[in-house]
Amino acid sequence: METRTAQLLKIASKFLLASPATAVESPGEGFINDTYILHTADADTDYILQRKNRNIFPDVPRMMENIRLVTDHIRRKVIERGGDPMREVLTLIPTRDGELYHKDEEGEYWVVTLFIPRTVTYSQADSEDLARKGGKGIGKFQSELDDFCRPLSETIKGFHNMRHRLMQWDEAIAADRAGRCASLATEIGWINARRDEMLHFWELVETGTLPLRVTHNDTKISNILFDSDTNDVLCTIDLDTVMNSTSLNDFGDAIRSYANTGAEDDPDLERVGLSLGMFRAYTEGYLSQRARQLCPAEIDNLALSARYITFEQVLRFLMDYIDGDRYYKIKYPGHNLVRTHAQYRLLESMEEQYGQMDALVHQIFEKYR
Ligand code: GN1
Ligand code: MG
Repeated sequence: METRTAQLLKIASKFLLASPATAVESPGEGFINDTYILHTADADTDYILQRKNRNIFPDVPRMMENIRLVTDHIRRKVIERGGDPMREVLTLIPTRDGELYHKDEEGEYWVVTLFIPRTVTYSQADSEDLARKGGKGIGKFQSELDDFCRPLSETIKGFHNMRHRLMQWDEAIAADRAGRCASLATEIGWINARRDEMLHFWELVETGTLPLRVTHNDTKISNILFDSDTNDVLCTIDLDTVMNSTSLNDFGDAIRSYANTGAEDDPDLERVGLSLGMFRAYTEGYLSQRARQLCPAEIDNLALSARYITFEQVLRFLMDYIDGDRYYKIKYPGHNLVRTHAQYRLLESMEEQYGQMDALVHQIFEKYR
């Protein structure tokens, strides 16, 4: 029997690496894909090997084509502004056959990117300065994609589309696959009480009031590489969900992580809440890059987008718990319910402070418009 390491090294050998991989490390992060670091004989060159989750991404080849188009575009921008294209954008490593992925005998898809050294990632923002830098980084990412005009494939159907999410929700409640609904009356009530208001937000996208742009769709802080010398955002990673949607998704999802005083799955709800200071700092960084490019409806709905994406996350964690934990990786039984409660506490805190959040957005917008 081949060991797992030997299997992974064999998969790595399908790719055009500068020198062969010799060791594999498993950082054990991410809720969806399996991620490994490949070390090579050359101490300065490592790679990231990922097995893409094909239960979640039904068409990995089209997803990889999205990522290729977007990274090629950003790479041109980085070169134009005199940046370092090996560090400021993901580099996809092709297979020896020139493909963007390797498909193994079991039909699993594998992808390799260049590992970017001297970087740091965070699971929570530890200072307002970091939040400001994070906002600036996503603002810059969006700006660099403003003139990207090729259509992108929809890698996950209806990803941040509330009409679609509520349809899935109604099906999950009706099916009650794990027999858990009877004990979740309170939590189910949280969703049902807000569905009309949240659907209304999505209608702004459907009617074109909120324009479609190129969006990352998964901008939580752990998907950003910060430069370990300067702590500036260096590179936005995890581009699996890059698609056309409202750019407010990226603001809202970032606030959900940067401005939370607790962890995403904090079992201690006393620790969870929205920090207005962190909210202000992130918004400052973000609007310093984007104020002149966003339309009035985007500014008016910026603060609401944080509630929208956090609500969606409550719904998705709870729906997965109801479905019997099939989507997200869990670390212990009941993890999805703990995540649901922690995200709901954050949502309530945003609702309590919504007036101040919205006022801050408009104040900061005036400064940069
Ligand atoms: C997943 O893959 P990862 O861990 O970056 C999820 C996001 C959720 C997030 C919750 C494709 O992100 O949508 O917001 O978990 N990605 C997908 O932390 O579903
Ligand atoms: Mg992701």
